[in-house]
Amino acid sequence: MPQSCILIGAPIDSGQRRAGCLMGPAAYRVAGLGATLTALGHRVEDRGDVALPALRPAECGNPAVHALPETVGWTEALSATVQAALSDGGFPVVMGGDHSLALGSVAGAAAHAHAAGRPLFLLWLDAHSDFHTPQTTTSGNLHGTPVAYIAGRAGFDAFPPFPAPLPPRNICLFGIRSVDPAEHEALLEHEIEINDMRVLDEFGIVVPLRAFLDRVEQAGGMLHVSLDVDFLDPSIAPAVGTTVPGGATFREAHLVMELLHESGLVTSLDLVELNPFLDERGRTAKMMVDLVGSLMGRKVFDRPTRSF
Ligand code: HAR
Ligand code: MN
Ligand code: MN
Ligand code: MN
Repeated sequence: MPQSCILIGAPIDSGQRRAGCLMGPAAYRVAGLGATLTALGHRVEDRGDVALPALRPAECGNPAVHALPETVGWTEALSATVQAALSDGGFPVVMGGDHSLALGSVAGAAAHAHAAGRPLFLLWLDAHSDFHTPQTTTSGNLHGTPVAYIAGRAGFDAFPPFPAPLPPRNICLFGIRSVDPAEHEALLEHEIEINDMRVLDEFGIVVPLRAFLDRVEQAGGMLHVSLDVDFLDPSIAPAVGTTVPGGATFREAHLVMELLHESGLVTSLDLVELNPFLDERGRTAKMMVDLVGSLMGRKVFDRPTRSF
């Protein structure tokens, strides 16, 4: 079904300390994200880059935390932008920017879902669990915190209250292979569905993903997908500051996208952590655009072609 895709640039790199992610939106445009979606029959509207509002002082009690006022500002701005795009009947595609943008994008999706009387689900495609609070992070990099905010964990007083926090059962981490001790401890206390690489190595991606998608469907849920570049193996996606070996292969990642498309359940999308300064002739940006193509309906044959 053709969608009204709304591209939202989120030139954010304050969620971590390596410069470059703010070039992400430009790289996605150069790599042809809009044209790829148009060619698949979708309407595309590029709403440009979100601007950082005037900053207010913010405190969280942890001196290690980097750029808290900026991150709060981006959260407010992106939440409003994503909520508006959904209210306009669009399919928001947030072009990051580091993963701290998901503090805002998922808040916007949650506000919309709440107003629409539908549960929101979250598929977190990432090497990392991003389950720190501003108090538990030792790096101080707030891109490691969005899942905790979304799940309603305490410690985010500097931020707008998360609208309708997601029940942990509505959150599925997928591809995880780097978890800090404090995150590990907290995750064990929550009923978040964790498909780490150990699980995906044994069962492949199909069984765990279908199980989650079945739950979304049965609940009549909306589904936000947050795709971190480091979900992918660094050999196919080098342009990220936090590479972790042993990530999803080209075919695994495409199959995830194809299954998501076939489910018809996805209602909003983040593309995060692309650092074009670390890329090799644009290959990671192109890889991400290619994956969005599969998520949005590109397939080899559009009809049954097999007899088994
Ligand atoms: N857990 C580590 C930290 O908090 C690394 C977080 C890295 N996060 C991302 N996004 N790159 O997934 O610093
Ligand atoms: Mn910085
Ligand atoms: Mn992440
Ligand atoms: Mn990551």
